[in-house]
Amino acid sequence: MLDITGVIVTKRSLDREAVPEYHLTVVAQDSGGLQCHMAVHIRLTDVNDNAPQFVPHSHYTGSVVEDASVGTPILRVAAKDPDIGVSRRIRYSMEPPHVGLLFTIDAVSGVITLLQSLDREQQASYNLTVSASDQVSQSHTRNSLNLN
Ligand SMILES: [Ca+2]
Ligand SMILES: [Ca+2]
Repeated sequence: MLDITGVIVTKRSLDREAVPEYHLTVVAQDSGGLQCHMAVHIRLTDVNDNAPQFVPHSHYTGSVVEDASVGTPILRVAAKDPDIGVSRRIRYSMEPPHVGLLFTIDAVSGVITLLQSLDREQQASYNLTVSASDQVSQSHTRNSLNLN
């Protein structure tokens, strides 16, 4: 496109996750038709525009024997974030808080482990909600979890 300023501007919004960089050729031409070319490489800087998403997107189901010893790993949840750097650094947490007396989740690995011994005759299943947050804007996603 003909432009006398030489400034390259965007014509629509860009998405680094879809196209992270552009290779353009700029042409400079005088009024006599003589021209030269220059390669231009434009790399998009990331912004934190995506919340983490759990894989798979539905719910997790795990099971544990009632006489499992304290500290037994039960299940590992995992979320992905397509941003880069700290914008994709995920921390996991668990709700409701009282379930945290029986189970705990490692904020970095997403592994849920047993904190106390269980009694199936007292309670046979537990529903909890796990959250995954990135560390920039705290944008997060939740996923339900059933343990029985
Ligand atoms: Ca991004
Ligand atoms: Ca993110």
